Amino acid sequence: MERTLGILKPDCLKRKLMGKVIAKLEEKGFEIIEGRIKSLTKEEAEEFYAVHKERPFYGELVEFMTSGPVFLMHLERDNAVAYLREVIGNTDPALADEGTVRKLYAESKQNNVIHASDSLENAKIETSFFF
Ligand code: FUP
Repeated sequence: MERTLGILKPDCLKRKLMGKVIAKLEEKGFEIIEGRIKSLTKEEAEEFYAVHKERPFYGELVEFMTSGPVFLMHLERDNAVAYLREVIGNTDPALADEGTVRKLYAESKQNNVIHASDSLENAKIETSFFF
């Protein structure tokens, strides 16, 4: 069993898509072992996405991630990190595979409904950031 961090982003909560996305994760075999709604502070969002600090979209990304509450999920499953990335799909919904969360629900590269850690190392770092 492996663990990872998932975050349902502010667009997901605002658009009342939490239930649908969680149903998808459950259908794919994920167990939510911890979960909590939280409004990120600007400092938390900046630190969480610090790796993107030099990217042109950083400011807008931080603004978006603090535009409303998020749902933090500590998830468990066999091969959780890689499999969650597969289930959520490409960052850009236009490039995401059919049936993925982002293909189904994301509106843009920024408003893309869900975050998932991209490596086992980052899963550990990101999970300990919130849980
Ligand atoms: P992902 O791991 O799929 O979430 O994608 P990245 O780590 O590349 O990017 C992290 C977040 O930055 C994305 F979820 C949304 C935001 N982003 C943009 O807003 N515009 C871009 O062009 C790329 C990423």
